Amino acid sequence: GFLENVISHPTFYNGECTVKFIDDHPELFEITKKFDRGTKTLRYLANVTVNGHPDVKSKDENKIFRAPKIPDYNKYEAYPKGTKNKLIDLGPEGFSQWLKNEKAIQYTDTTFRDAHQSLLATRMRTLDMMKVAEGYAKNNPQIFSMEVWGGATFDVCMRFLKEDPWDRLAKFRRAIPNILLQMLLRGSNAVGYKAYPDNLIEQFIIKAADTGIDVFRIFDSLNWLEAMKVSIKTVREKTNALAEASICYTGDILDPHQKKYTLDYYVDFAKQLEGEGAHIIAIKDMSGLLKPYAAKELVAALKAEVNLPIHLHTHDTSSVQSATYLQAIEAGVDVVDVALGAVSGLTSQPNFNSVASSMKGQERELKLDIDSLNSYSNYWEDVREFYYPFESGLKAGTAEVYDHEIPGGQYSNLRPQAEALGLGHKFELIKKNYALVNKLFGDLVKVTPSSKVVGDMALYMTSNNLTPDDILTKGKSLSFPESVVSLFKGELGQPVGGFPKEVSDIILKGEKPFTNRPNAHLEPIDFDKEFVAFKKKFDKNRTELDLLSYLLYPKVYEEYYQHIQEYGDIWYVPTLAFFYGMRNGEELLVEIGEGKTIIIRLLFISEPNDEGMRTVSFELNGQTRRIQIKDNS
Ligand code: BTN
Ligand code: 3PY
Ligand code: ZN
Repeated sequence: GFLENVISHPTFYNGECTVKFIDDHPELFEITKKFDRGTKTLRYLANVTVNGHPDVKSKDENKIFRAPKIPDYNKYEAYPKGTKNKLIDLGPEGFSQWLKNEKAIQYTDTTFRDAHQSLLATRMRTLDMMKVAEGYAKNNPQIFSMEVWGGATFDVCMRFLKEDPWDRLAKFRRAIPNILLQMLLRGSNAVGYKAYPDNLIEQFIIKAADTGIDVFRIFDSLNWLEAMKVSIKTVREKTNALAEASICYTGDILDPHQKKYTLDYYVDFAKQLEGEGAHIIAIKDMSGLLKPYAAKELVAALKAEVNLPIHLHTHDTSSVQSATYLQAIEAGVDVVDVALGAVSGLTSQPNFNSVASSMKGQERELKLDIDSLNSYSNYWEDVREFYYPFESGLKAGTAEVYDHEIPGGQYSNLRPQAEALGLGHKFELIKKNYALVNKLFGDLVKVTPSSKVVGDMALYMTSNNLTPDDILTKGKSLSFPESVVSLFKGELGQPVGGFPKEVSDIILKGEKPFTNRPNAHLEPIDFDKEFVAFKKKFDKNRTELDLLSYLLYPKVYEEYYQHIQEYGDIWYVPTLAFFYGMRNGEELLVEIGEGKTIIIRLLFISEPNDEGMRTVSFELNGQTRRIQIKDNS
């Protein structure tokens, strides 16, 4: 590519070429880069067309897709002012006061994060979100915040979508400069499944804020305050963002037998979070267990006892969580989490369009353009079809959630996990075992990562035909999943009321658990040293953000890096081609940069030769290009 550019350049052709020639003509590098980019994209398309996508287990060849319609907006018009402008004007403390005094109910839109994490195994690609991000922010500037990052998205971006999560966040920030951007942070587990050194947590928060996060929803998967302190303090002291500290809700405060997770327990925990300097308190109802009349009591108590705005998050697994919102709104909750209609309900959040419509004409109505919200919901209805292999299969709300207490974000993931282990037909039993494990473990708060441990144990018991009684009587001779041993060692922190001694002894087999912070056992990271080693291992163009990705997920990052070496940046490949490849004769428009579009047509795929190689012929902007690809079938 590069040589061809040089040779065909008029200066070179005329024999005026000097050694300075290339320095004087940086555009040649640009052309080469574009040429490489095109080739890598073709290689990706050739491979996925010949070999399929590793993430798509069964493909429906006859499925017909509609073209999603992007609602109109004015590209040249300035953004209307929103909550982001207010945060800049007031600062975090002032903003928190404003929110507390604001009468109208506020909405966080989770469409770009939790909705697809909980319905589509977190697989939503940046491209489908970016197509509507700017228009959405311009047409609906009344929204309190957009949840766009964190939770499982960081991992899934790299592991499955081969995207850079930091780049996703930067793109959201550019497209949505007027509305608060929110993320979900797992306290000392950051966006991972284990504890990380404190200074890694600090750096991660600082860079997330630099790249665009305004609201950090911080939680600990065992409701352990100690594990949240570093995060809250860092957001407060090192950023201009809002520290939203969460109480994770489990059990049922209305159950007279509930002795642990009582109303008093939650109010007391919220007060402790207030004492740590939180700007907002979140009720994080990750499994959707907060029943309408429980919400009424809990919100009223928190409003009476805590001097901060209250933000309510739930999952509609039971299908009655809109009623929970209405009760919470009457009791004075300040913000509720909702998802656009087409990606709402079931394990996702309640329906934004419908909740907002229900509030019309009511005292606490927030004026919204429901027609606009509906038009965006229609866009998502069509886009959602692209992701059909990742649907959970749950068809209706279920009251079973009050028994098993599986979080919405885990539910959609547990069935494929079960199927991968050949336990698909035992899903009923897995759900039952999940509840039994929870009881055996002393009734834990279950949310990532503690929920994953309970899930691992439930799968383990199911595949080995074990009952809780078996664990208690012959557990000393069993070897338990690594995550289970790690939990009981104290590596995820300390649960409310401690671990049950008998079970702990069985699982740890005499090893002594620790009870201080797991992070206290981890060496701080020497970032300067690590950065040098990191660039040496990969390449000199790696950034500090890449280093953070690597430190959080070393193996996932390495595989992601290999992928981008081979196929380049592929975030801009349209989703149908990304998952399902191309058909003969199909033409694809790919916007590889601002206003730079390439046209790719698939011409022909040859039969495999003796080495199993196929030649895939494309036309790229009218020029024929051939890619050799190994057929792995
Ligand atoms: C969760 O259960 O934490 C929510 C979904 C997260 C999916 C990611 S994919 C890789 C990793 N392995 C799991 O079992 N869950 C996470
Ligand atoms: C996550 O941590 O990913 C969650 O969504 C927890 O609810
Ligand atoms: Zn959630």
